[in-house]
Amino acid sequence: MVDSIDIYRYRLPLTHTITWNNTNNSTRDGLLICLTCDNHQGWGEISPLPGFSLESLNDAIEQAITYSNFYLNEQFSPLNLTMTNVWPSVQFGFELGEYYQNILHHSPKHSVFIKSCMLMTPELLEKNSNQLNEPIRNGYKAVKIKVGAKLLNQDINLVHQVCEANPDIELRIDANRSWSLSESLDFVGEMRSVPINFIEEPLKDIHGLGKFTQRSPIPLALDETLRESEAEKFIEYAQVYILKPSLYGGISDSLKIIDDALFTGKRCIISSSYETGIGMNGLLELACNLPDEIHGLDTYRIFKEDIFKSPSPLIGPNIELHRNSIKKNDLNFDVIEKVWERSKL
Ligand code: OSB
Ligand code: MG
Repeated sequence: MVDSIDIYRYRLPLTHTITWNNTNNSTRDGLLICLTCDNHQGWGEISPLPGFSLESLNDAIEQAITYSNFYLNEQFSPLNLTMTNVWPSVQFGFELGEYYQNILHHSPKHSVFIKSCMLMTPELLEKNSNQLNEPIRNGYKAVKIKVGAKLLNQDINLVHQVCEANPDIELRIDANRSWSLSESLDFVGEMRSVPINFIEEPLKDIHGLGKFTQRSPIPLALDETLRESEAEKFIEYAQVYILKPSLYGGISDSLKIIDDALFTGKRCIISSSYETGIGMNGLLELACNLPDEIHGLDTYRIFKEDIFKSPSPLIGPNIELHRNSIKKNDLNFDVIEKVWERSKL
């Protein structure tokens, strides 16, 4: 049930530029959606990520307006969004808004902590080249190293250095499909002395994933592949699923995949895609319903500001999920602009 819907556009400055879709970005742009019923506001976030989402921000705005009109005319409810052809980011936003509007003000407000894995990107290393021990210094229990942008030998050296600088931390590798099968096996061969927990998306050509897993003692994690139409053919090779609800299926579809995955003994890691505090809250809610795991929620560190006037700390090895309901007054209107509103007639 909803009385009115407001859609806002946000633009947040980043601490350093980052490359998405071969373009350098100094801001993150996206949408917030506010569903109001009987004075209860439910806030959701719709933020397609350039280069990763199929939909653009304009596609998302257009569809968010269409579905807001449907919702206000009682032609659909976010609870059955999966039946329709909706973009993942839009589905995530509506589901989150609906969740906060319906459920949150009935649920207990006790706080929960979720474990998070530090993300070491080439951009971050460029900024602090001699900060290889940052994960352990900050109390992280896991670090994910992004590889594939440099020569294979440079990546191998980097992983060895990070391993030495951070004893007893879980090491994860994400190659974002940069390597040939032989390069990936060369990498694995050079990791005999390094306890790598998993390698995410090693291969340019995913048809080699079967051969990779036959020859690699390091478990395979899938991310991009899970979101593709041929996913079914490859999921058998993965021991770990990296789930990004803003990029795939929102909350409800993620929960379905999680059910299947846990049933077949796979690990599920909830992973962020540069969401603001509102999207982060949704990811934390989802993560706290899963078996104990170190989730991939470290993208929030790139924000210089959040959409809140007083943001809660959402970076670090243990992130607290605050279950306070969000009020319009909590938001920083220097970085947010209303782009659409409608009330029920
Ligand atoms: O490749 O896993 C990726 C964030 C946005 C887009 C793509 C990716 C990521 C992350 C998130 O790496 C952090 C994580 O999974 O630990
Ligand atoms: Mg990945």
